[in-house]
Amino acid sequence: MRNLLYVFLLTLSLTASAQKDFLSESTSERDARMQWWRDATFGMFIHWGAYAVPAGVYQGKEVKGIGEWIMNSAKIPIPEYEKFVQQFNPVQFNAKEWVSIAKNAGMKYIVITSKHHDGFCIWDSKVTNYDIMDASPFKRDILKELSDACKAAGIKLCFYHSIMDWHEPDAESKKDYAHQHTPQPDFSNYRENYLKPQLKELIQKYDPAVLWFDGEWIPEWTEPQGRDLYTYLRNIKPDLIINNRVGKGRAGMQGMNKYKDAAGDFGTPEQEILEGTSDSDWESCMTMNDTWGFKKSDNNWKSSEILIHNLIDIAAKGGNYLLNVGPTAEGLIPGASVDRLKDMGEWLSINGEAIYATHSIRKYKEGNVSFTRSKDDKILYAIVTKPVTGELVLNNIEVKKGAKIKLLGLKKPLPYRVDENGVLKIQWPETLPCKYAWTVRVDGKVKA
Ligand code: FHN
Repeated sequence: MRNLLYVFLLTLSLTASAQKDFLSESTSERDARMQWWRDATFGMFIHWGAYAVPAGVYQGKEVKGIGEWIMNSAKIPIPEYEKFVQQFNPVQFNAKEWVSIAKNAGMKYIVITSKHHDGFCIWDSKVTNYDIMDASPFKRDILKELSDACKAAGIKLCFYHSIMDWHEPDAESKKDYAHQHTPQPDFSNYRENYLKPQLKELIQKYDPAVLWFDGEWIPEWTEPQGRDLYTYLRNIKPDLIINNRVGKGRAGMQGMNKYKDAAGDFGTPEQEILEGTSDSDWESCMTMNDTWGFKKSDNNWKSSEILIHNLIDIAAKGGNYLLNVGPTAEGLIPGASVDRLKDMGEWLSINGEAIYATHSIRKYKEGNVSFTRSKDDKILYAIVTKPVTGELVLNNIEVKKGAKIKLLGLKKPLPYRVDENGVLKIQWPETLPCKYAWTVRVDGKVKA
C-alpha cells in the first residue's frame, strides 16, 4: 500500500512539474507564434447565443444595454432565461456562408463566443448539458460546423470564452451578476472542474488558434489564476494565442496591460483605438452598431467609410481590428453588417497590400494620410482618407531616386516632383479605383 501511495505521489509530482513555463518564452519563440496573427490584421468577432432569441426585448419591454447582457440587465431568473435556450433553433445557420462573408470581407480569422456570460455553450460539451446538443432544439454542433468551414476556407477559428458564468452555481460572483444566490459557491470547483475541462475539450475537439477570454473582472478571478490558466492551456496547445483578459492585467476598456508581466499575448482595447503605436501587440474589438449580441432595435450602424477608416487607423498604429457581427436567432448575419463587410472586402481587394503583414512607423500620420511600411522596409504606403485636388503633398517621405509612384488599383504610375525643400508632390489622378480611401505606394523611406 505504501509503495502504491509513493508511486501515485511521484506520478503526481512529475505530471505537475512537466508543465512547461510558457510565461517566460523567448522573444523569438513568441514572435514566431504571433506572426500569423500580426500579419492577419483584420478579424470577425461573432457574438451569438440564446440572447439572440429575446433580441433586446423581455416581457414586451425594450431592455436597455447590449443585447448579450439581457439576462443581467432585465434580472431574468435562470429558469426563465433557460426558456430562451429551449427556443434557440437557428435553422438558417450556414457555417460555409458565414465563413465566406468573412473571407470576402478580407477577414483572416473569426472569434466566436463558445460561451458568453450567460453560460450557454454552443458546442457539444461533455462537461455540461447546458449546451446546444442537450438544452436546445437545434442539436447541431455549431463549433464543429464552423471549424470545418474555416479549415476549408483557410480562415483561423478562435473562441471567445467567458470566465464569468451566470448559470453555473459555483461560478456565482460576489458581484451578484448571477443573482441566483447559491448558498456557498465554490469558485475553485468551477475553475478546476468546469472551466478548465471545457477549455481543454474546446482545444482538443476544434483546435482554436486563439482563446479570447472575457469576464475576468469578477473579484473571484485573480492574476495568479490567470497565469495558471495561461500555462495550463499552452501546455495543451503550445502555439495557442491568448488575450490579456486571461488574467487581470488589462486597464479597463483601454485594454492594454497595467503591469509588465501580465498574463496574455495581446492587449484588448474595446470600442476604441489606441492613441498611438505600442510596443505590445494589441487588437481593437468594436461593434458595427452599438451592441455585440443581436438587438432588433439597434440600427445605429457605422458607415462603411468609418469602418474602413478605423481599419486604416488601426493598421497604421500597428494593431489588429476585430469587427463584430451579432447574428439573429434564425442564424443569419444582419443584412446591414453583410453590406458593410462587402464594401470592406472590395476596398481591401485593391488596398490590402498596405494593410496585411505591414509594420507601423513612428510618424504614422500626416494630416489625412496614414502610413504603413512593408516588412522589408523598402515600400511605404501613404493611405489617403480625404479626396485630394491637384497634388498630394507628403513632407516626411524621401522617395528613392527614379522610383515609380503608383496608386494601388491603377496601372499607370503617378507623375510626381520633389520641390527645392525636398517636399514630395504627387499629381492626384482624375479617376480613382475605389471609394473611401486611396493608397499611394512609394519606393522610399521616411525622412530621418
Ligand atoms: O461583457 C462583455 C460584453 O458582453 C462583450 O462580450 C464585450 C466584447 O468584448 N466584452 C465585455 C464588455 O467589456
